[in-house]
Amino acid sequence: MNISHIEHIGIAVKNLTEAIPYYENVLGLKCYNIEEVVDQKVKTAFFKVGGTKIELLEPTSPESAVAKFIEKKGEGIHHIAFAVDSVAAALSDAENKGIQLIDHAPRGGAEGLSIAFLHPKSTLGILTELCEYPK
Ligand code: CMX
Repeated sequence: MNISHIEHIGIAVKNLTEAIPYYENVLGLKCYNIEEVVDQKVKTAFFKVGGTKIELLEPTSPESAVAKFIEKKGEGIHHIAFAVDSVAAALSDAENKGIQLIDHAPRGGAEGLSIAFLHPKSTLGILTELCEYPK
């Protein structure tokens, strides 16, 4: 697959209001976007860091994948997202190489991106997201 860069690092937090001041007041980053992704049951906050981003993820429901993650492992790094030319092509490439897919087709994510996830059980424990910018 044709990866250009790390699009963002997803970090699970219990509460955005409590987490954002650390990124702004200690790290000196600026939160430029807060957005709810309803079908993922998360509220996200974004910070630019050079050519990549940090995405904070607060669960909006106890059934959210992020709520389950926090319950099991606590707050912390939840996923790494790579920017690719084509999520559909990258999924097909990964599947042909025996990787277990969570999403079999691209779907809508935060910031208007097309996204899909690879299962952490077949990616050495790292939940991996593939992202494609709108053309
Ligand atoms: N990173 C690494 N491993 C993870 C993980 C993560 N983020 N989330 C779950 N796992 C592991 C669990 O620890 C567990 O491992 P063990 O079996 O060894 O205990 C295993 O995966 C199964 O976990 P689970 O708690 O039983 O959860 P599910 O199988 O129901 O779901 C997953 C796991 C990855 C399929 C689900 O979280 C998922 O579909 N994630 C993709 C969508 C997502 O995370 N959305 C939120 C972000 C959205 C956004 O960025 O916009």
